[in-house]
Amino acid sequence: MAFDYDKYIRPGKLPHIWCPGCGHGIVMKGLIRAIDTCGLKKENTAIVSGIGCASRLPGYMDCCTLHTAHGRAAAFATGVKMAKPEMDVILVGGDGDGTAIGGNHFIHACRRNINMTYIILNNNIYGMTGGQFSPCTPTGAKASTTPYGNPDPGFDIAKLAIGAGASFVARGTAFHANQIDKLIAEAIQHKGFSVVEILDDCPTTYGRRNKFKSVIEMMNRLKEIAVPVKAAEKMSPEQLVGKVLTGVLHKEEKPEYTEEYAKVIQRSQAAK
Ligand SMILES: Cc1ncc(C[n+]2csc(CCOP(=O)(O)OP(=O)(O)O)c2C)c(N)n1
Ligand code: SF4
Repeated sequence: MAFDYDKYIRPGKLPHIWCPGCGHGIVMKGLIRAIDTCGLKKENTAIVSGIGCASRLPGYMDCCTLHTAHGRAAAFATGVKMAKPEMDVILVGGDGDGTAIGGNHFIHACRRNINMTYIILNNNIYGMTGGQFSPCTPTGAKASTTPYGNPDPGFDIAKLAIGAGASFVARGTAFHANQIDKLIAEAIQHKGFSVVEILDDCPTTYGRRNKFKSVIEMMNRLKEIAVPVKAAEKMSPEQLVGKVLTGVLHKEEKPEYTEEYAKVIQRSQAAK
């Protein structure tokens, strides 16, 4: 039987705002399947976002949702989880939202290791506002603010998350749609701060400027650059040039912040 996505969609909120060919809907479907796999209860699941096309995602979901300020998903989600540690908290947002204006919040959320899952939809651009370059726009790529090619090197979100202390980091792509739910489900089940970067596409503001002739061409690029971590172990550095590793990139057990914080409260009460 076909999977019933409708039971997780908020009645009356469709049609969505996303352009034809945008990868964000593929990620939303993956998230829905992951929530279903993990058996999360809608009334106990908070989905928190900042601002942007990617950040519109929670509005369509029939869960407890918060659409907040640009780059501030991690701050609001931290507040939710600290007030209600029993809730399952999922953050969603774009590469611009999470690593530019929200970069500071992102690294400190990684450092604290609060038990939450952050899904970053990395389409290499600020889609919603017309295609300004983001910290994830590849060097040389064209954006509305870099019409002659972007001189900046791009962030590797996964490496940034690992370096900042996230205890679970994974990467997938919108092309590999049937792996997205598995990566997100493993992230949700991990106890600690989990980051899942999904490489997707913005045909409207990135594809056109960068001479992709079609959405299919953009999807094929994701297919070509992705190398599963296991396969990469057998490849030489030369073979890996221009490739991006996918799958679970990092997993470790570390003290979880809300539990550590509860101990601080106990110690403070015992000292009175
Ligand atoms: C403080 C503030 N600065 C700038 C904006 C304008 N703004 C809205 S969405 C956005 C970019 C979002 O890009 P991204 O997070 O990559 O998501 P996408 O739209 O590509 O999915 C910007 C700059 C804003 N809403 N608030
Ligand atoms: S502008 Fe880009 S990111 Fe936004 S909905 Fe359209 S294709 Fe998606």
